[in-house]
Amino acid sequence: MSDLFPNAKEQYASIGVDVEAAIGTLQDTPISMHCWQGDDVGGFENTGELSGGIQVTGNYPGKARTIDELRGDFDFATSLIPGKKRLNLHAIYGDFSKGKADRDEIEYKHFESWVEWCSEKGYGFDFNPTCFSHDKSADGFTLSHPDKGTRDFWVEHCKRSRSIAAEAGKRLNNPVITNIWIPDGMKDIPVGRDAYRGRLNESLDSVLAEDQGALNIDAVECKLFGIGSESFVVGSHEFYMGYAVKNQTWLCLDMGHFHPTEQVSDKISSIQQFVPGVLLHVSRGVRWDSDHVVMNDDATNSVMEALVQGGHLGNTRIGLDFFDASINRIAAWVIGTRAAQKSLLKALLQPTQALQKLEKSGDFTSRLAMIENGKSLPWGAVWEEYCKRNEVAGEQLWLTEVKRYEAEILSKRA
Ligand code: RNT
Ligand code: ZN
Repeated sequence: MSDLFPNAKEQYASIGVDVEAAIGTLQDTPISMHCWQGDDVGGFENTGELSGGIQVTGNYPGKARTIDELRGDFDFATSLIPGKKRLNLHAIYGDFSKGKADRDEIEYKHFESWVEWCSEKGYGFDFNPTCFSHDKSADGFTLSHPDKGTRDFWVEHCKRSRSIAAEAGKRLNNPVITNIWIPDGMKDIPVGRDAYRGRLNESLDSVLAEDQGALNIDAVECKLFGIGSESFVVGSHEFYMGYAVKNQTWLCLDMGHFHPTEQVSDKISSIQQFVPGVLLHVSRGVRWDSDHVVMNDDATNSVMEALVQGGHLGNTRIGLDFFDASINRIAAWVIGTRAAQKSLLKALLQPTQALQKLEKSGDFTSRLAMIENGKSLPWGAVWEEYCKRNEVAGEQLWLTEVKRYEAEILSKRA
């Protein structure tokens, strides 16, 4: 395979693309891998069921049941993924081995072993308060809850999450994103939308009141609808867009959280005019589900193109968000993460400057022709070379490794 690389490089050079520069940028762009693909968004509180309008379907054997198993699986997955990786952890994945803590009691000590592990392995760290799968969110509301006591509980949880993130950021000397997503919404049509949104606005102000410094970056994530919140989601796109612009937080765009015909790729250039940064939840919506395993498809390609064309890689964090329990969970991580990277590589291998010059001059014929002609260039050979340089299995080889791990390790987890 690698013999194809010099020729591929030449072909790209002939259209003005510097393959080594593309590889360099890909190498420098971390992907934040979500811990929750490893155990179906279960976490280690060992209480209750997944709730909040998100659902994991499937019962493929071998899911991680303990912190050690999850770490082992995550590590194994990253050994099959080239480039820089970050761990994106939810608060329910705390290390509660030395004592339980309710959501409004979590402290840095519950996450210290994770942060130390990240430091040892060279992973960055990102964090999320978990405002679901809890008694106090069972009726569907958290930060917008009509009851002040319940609201305060979730405000406290989110505040603590930010301070944990800031501490982790200090330890790793690398900014940590704290992404707030809440499930609040209604199955049927509300008559008092404003009250919910007013309370969410206020609660978020309380959550963000304390300055946590530059090593914590706050992001807020909108959604169109969830299971059981089909008619109304308090934290809609307009709500968080407004909130993020006003308060200069980052905005999280989950690719599965919009109407199926809306393109997240088209939103980036608008949003980046007004907020300090964008967190992506690279995902794949299928009908009602927002969280299928990411593929190297048009939606993912065009999101990466938007980042490259707009020069937004510096103030965008690429995170993943999907959960599939119907296939090998490690394979899901590997497929989804590599797919995001392949899309980014393809975007980096486009003759962006030349295309933008054509666009500026009004030669849309040549623009279209050049885009179309570029699609048959051998980007796959560049990807193989990238894997090889990172000492990671190539496209036709990684699955064998996953199957071996499944036979040796996962299959023993009855
Ligand atoms: C839910 C949001 C959110 C979650 C994770 C587990 O619709 O996408 O990001 O998937 O926080
Ligand atoms: Zn998401």
